[in-house]
Amino acid sequence: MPQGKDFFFYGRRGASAVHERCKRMQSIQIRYICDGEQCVANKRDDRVRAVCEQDGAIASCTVYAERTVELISVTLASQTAYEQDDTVFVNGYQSWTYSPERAIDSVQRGLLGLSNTPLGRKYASASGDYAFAPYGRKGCFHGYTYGYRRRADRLLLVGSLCDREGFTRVEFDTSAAQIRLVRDLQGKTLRAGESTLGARFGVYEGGYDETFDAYFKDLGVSPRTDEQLNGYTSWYNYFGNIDETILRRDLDGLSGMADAANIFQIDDGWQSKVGDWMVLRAPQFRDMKALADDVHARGYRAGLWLAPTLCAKDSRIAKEHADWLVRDPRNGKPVLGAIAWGGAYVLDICNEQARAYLRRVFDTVLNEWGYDLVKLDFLYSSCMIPRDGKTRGELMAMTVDFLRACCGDRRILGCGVPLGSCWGVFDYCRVGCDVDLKYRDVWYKRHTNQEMVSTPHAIADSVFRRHLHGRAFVNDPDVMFLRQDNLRYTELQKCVLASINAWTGGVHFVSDDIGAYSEQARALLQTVWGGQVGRLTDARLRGGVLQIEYSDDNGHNVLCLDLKTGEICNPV
Ligand code: 9PG
Repeated sequence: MPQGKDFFFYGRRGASAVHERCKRMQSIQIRYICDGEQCVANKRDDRVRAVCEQDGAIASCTVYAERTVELISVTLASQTAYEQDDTVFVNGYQSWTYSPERAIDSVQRGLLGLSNTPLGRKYASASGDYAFAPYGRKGCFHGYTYGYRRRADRLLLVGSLCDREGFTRVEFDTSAAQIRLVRDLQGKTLRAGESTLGARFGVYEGGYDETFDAYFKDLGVSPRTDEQLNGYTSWYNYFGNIDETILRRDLDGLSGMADAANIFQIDDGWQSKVGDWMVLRAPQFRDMKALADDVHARGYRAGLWLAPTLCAKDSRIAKEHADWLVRDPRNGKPVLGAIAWGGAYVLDICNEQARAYLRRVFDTVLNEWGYDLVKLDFLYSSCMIPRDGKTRGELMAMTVDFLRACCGDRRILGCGVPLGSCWGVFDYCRVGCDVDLKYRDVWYKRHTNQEMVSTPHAIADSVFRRHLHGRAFVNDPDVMFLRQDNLRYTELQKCVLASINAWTGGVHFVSDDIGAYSEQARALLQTVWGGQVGRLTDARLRGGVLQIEYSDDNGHNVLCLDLKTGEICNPV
């Protein structure tokens, strides 16, 4: 294997195509704290040094310490030229984070308007990377784990191979003409003589599918299942206000589509409090096992929603086990992991008692009640604060591995989770934000964060993260809506959402009472569930117009959608 501190970064040797592409990787910066002082080393100083090597298409960098240091980050920067028509894709921090392909003269927004005030930051920053990543630099785009620059039909994909040990922020900076990899090592302390991986990544050039195939081959990740889920989730009609009567009615409705459906998933609202999973919300819920039994009697898998790393502020768990909560090291107060349910704290996955509690919860849900699939939500909360000698990436990987161990071979649908931590571990995963009951975003959406509920965003997320489907897990694009009531979509908007979900993912849920469907809605659902929908072959987003190319029985087609309004329009 070729080795040497300068090999990869200055390209003295080797002639492989990848090596040529990487040879301009020009600078390495190590940020760290030593004796209470923040320091930056350019490649090395008398306390830390970075040593880089390359093995074929894969490059890595190891950081060695000569003194005890608290690492912050390692940044690798490479010069690269951008052209006017280039676009970039950066994979947003977690499932819900807006992740479109972007024009290079656009601005990546962070916390917007009202959110970007001290009070707003306190609440809105829970779901994203706002507390530890830079925003608002024009022409600079960042995401996590992987990203690509696209020129016509060719991608230059940069993908980290070690994000389970620490997240890698991938930055495309057009003003500095750079691609940067910033490895987040906050939480990691090295003593004299110790070392850690500073980065490990591949650079891939070629067509869309070709580059993603190569990346996932190097990752060694393959999906656990290819089974499509067709069915029902209870969230997107009554939200938390469900009860056994509504669920049994909707289960009856689903049974009218008996052969095509395979799952009935109960979402948030069954538990007394988030965190108090073994106490049901009474009187709406009396018997979770009986519900699962009814679902099974119809021949479907039973699914149940939990947010295992959270507990509502007013939950028993939060009150009785204050020592299980993740605390802000600056003030000792419990960290807010979500603003829903009046605010929720984070259970510390490093705490052995908290882990034992969660094992009991999953044993009850899976073995006593008999659920076949769990939708595990708000998981990003587990890694908000680096702690216990672990980076955010390590905490997230440890969390998903723990959850997998709790669930054995049962199906897991991940949600609100950094994607690079859970591919190959979860069977299904949400790849976008929540869809809304009206197609068009309401005005205040312009004032929140990048994880907000938004149908236009969800559509773009499904389209531009389609490469994960069948490589990382089965993509969940979130629900489609085919019902008439409690909804503000035109028939066309419903059809567009259903088509995009069908083209890009494999979790095809509705939250509707299918029993009340029109013939037309029933037929559309049958088409999506039957998988007779064609294939998306290319997509572009320019000036707010989403141009999608797809092939189906009628040949090759182009759809131009004004993303904001959900109306069909002319190409730009
Ligand atoms: C259940 C829901 C559904 C949905 C998930 C997730 O307040 N918030 O910031 C907030 C964000 C996301 C969210 C709910 C609330 O949605 O994506 O499918 O399961 O939780 O609570």
